[in-house]
Amino acid sequence: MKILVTGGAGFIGGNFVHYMVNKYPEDMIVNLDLLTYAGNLETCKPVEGKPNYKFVKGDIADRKFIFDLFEKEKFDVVVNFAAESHVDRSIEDPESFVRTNVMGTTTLLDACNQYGIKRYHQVSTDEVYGDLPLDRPDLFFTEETPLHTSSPYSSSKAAADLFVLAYHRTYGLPVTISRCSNNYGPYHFPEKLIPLMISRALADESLPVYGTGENVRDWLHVYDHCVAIDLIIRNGRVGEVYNVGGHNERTNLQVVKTILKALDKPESLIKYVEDRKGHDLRYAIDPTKLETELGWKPKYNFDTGIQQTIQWYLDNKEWWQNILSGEYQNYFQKMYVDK
Ligand code: NAD
Ligand code: TDX
Repeated sequence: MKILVTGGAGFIGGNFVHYMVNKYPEDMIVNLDLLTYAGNLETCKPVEGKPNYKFVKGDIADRKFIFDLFEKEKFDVVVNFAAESHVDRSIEDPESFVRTNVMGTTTLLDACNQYGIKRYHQVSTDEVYGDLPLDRPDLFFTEETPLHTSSPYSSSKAAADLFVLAYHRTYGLPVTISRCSNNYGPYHFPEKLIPLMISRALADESLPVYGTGENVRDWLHVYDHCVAIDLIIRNGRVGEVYNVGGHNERTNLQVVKTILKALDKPESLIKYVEDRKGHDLRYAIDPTKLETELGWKPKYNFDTGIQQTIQWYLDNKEWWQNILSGEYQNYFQKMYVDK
């Protein structure tokens, strides 16, 4: 099979490319990425030079480029990770999220339709369901939970999901969608909670916790997300949505304190800052469909996975320190220093 993976120089796409290139030497993996601020070719280093791997730089929303690429490469499967992915950035600049997350997705769908692709998989998020109240631990998102988004980011992802499902219903395109909870693990860009807190704690800098720190996220190791997507593209039913999550709910404060403890840093580094606008309270996934239909079972629990992840950041300082010295500094200055 020839598989197009978009966004493979980012966090989850990068981990997925490593997983697929190593697991399926007989398949060809083409990694298409625009290399935005979040894309990093250093992330692709472990697979560079492998005979079943190729990198192409380009924009999923560039129609001519995408159609030329599909004409040339004759892909069997497309897995779309490429996105603007950070909620805080979407609050500052919603339009770039519409362009990549919505128009980029419809461009790929049109190309898949024209070139008769065998499977299009959309990597979506639990954020399309909105949030759950903090005082109802009995509630979980299922695939039937109505879409009810809070941020420009989640709205753009929900819009994309609806286009994906419409292309199935209207044109019969063989699509699947996965909606995963918060990922953590290697190669996570240091604007997101876990790598941000690790890198700042190591530098003895303050750790900006939004609001009360009581908001809850449901954490899944990126490896378990990759396994789920692989299962869905091979055995998932077309036209279906699969929730992905491992029942690892933690408050943000719990996560931050776990990181401080592992690094032997004081809790006095925690600094409560202005809350995120429209901040979702709690995410919690019910993954029963994926478990019962496709036999998916996560390998990691959060308590061991987070320790391994912290160790990865300690062992790979060069990877994230290069990022912190570049363009990200301007964004960071605006978000956390100028405020
Ligand atoms: P990321 O920001 O780390 O990576 C996104 C990648 O997409 C980058 O390499 C970037 O260069 C590339 N990209 C951006 N715009 C592009 C364009 N127009 N054309 C081609 N490439 C482009 O994001 P991530 O955290 O790895 O998320 C990947 C996908 O998974 C996203 O679709 C996101 O919505 C979804 N998701 C993320 C999480 C999470 O916890 N991070 C959870 C659930 C779902
Ligand atoms: O500095 C911070 N302080 C803080 O308290 C940052 C960056 C975040 N937070 C809070 C906000 C959230 O409640 O931590 C939580 C996690 O924040 P992010 O890492 O920004 O992730 P989140 O907003 O939950 O979204 C993530 O999971 C779902 C991904 O970025 C999305 O792409 C994915 O769809």
